[in-house]
Amino acid sequence: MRRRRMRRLLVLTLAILAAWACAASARAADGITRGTIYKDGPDNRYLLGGDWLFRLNAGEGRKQRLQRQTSTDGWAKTAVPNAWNAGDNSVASMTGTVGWYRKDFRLPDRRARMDWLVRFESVNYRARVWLNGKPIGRNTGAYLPWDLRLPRGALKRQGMNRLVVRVDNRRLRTDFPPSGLTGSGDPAGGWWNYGGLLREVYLQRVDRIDITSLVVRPELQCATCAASVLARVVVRNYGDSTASVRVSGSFGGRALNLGTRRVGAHTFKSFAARLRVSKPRLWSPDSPYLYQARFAVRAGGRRVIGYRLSSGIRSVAIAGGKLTLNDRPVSLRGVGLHEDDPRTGFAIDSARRAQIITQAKELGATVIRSHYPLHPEMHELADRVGLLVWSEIPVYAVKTQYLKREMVRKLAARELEDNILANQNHPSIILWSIGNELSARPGPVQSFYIDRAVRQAKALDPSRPVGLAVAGYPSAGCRPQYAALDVIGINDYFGWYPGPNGQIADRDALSDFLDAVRACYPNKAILVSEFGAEANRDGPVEEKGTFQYQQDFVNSHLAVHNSKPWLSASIYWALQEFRVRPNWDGGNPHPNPPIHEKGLLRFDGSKKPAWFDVQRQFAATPQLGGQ
Ligand code: GCB
Repeated sequence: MRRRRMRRLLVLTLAILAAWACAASARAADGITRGTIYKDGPDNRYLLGGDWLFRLNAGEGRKQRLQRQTSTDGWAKTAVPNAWNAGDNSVASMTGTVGWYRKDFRLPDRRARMDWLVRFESVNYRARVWLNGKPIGRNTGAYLPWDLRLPRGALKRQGMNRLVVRVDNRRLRTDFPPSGLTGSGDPAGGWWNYGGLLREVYLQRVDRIDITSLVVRPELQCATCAASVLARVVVRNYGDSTASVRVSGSFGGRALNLGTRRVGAHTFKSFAARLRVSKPRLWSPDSPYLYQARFAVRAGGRRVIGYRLSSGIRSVAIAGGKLTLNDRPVSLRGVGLHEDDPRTGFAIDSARRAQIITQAKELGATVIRSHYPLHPEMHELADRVGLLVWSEIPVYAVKTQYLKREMVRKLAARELEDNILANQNHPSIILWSIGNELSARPGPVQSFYIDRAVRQAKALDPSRPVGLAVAGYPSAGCRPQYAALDVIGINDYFGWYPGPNGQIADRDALSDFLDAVRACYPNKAILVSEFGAEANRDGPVEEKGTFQYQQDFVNSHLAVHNSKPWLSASIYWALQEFRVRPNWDGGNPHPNPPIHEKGLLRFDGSKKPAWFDVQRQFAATPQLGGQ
């Protein structure tokens, strides 16, 4: 009797194990794993990893009804993230085309009450999405996350779902960054036009209530003051009936009660609370202390979603025309960078991200800059190791005739808003940059853009300054159009490029130019947002493109920057080589297109001689709390 019971138990256990193994292998086959590869965010996300399908199809895919195809004929296996043209350095690759991605998957949780979203971290550039043949939405613009709800009517709870994404990376003049042609008729652009799902794709499970935005904003009036931490959570009710929703949380282990409110069907509601931290441990590059924040949303008597993030208490301000961090005026030194990799292009992995951050630290940088919002994991690494981030949207060299168009400014405004909403909880981010190298002689169009963007950024996040990087040309003079900006970044190529009418050909003109800029904007923080020289060979110090020239260039420019106690930062462009565009020469008489060779590291990661000069100079500069 007892033996029979034992045997029955054994059989049952084996059956359960087999079912579990079967479900697990189905999940593994679909490549869906719980969680995100970065830490901050909600706890109900699933990485859509594993095998994806891909096919290139120059615009003809819709005619072939690829969005409806159920067989896998003509599709090749790929993995996501993916840049389909990584390694293809042709003009056609830079110009862009259309690629199709497809993911066949089963839901990792079949309960009927669950809603599902699909979240794309970065798709370059225009995306259209179908689920099981039905169109479910579209998006324009890379480097920022966006999501779509998987309509209940189209979603299969049991069995296989087919998610199809058409990605069009043919750059237009009105895109960020815009297309254009160089003098020789090649496609222009500041970095390679990688097409594809450049960052991860997630499924997000929603149990009626979702968190659509979450802000933890520590406010600090002075470095020895108590901090006031604002926590604001916006929830959305996906259900068909009103729900009583309670939001609670903690910051640094101390409880936060954001209250209980009724949230109507299909509506949003904001919950907020403040917490006083009387003796905060401040975050700074020399002591990047992080507080852990947690949130839980309860509805209908159960916990429907949790959210966690790391936060840091610090203040960023401008005082006496200098950037301050926790009341200390700073003279930051740092590097610009691209999330590029010789093999995978912009579809880089965690190891590559960690490598970039480690290299920036090893160089002695306290600040990094890129032309677009970085991957979320880059921000988390920067928070953890104490690197400040100049956060910019890719409104890069947009010509006035296009910036004039309302549709262009609207997209820019959306990118700015999305960047702030997605990334504002990172203590590493010290400012919002609204673009790079728009016309150096701004008129009413740029003035309108700047005023609107600054107002918008301040309304969304009053705690951070707003800046713009501009080409450093003496002929620009003092520009009243920059009045609304807190920070001006000067891209300094004195002695490298000639500039219009040869006005920056002479390196010796740099010092006076910087002083003139200072005189124009005595109350703004001024920093050098770029300086750099290409180098790919040994040779005479006077010859552009040699390692020796690059060493001399960095030493002389840093000497000038060091001599300006009012300068808030100096950022070398760039940490490492990257792909720019076909026929790029970057001012080097012996270039190696498409590689941008101003990097201190070659594309293969090896160090150029100038690396050591910059490293030595950065170490010798009191970057935090100098003058
Ligand atoms: C710039 C751009 C940067 C380029 C650099 C160059 O001003 O902002 O994206 O890579 O010049 O090397 O010409």
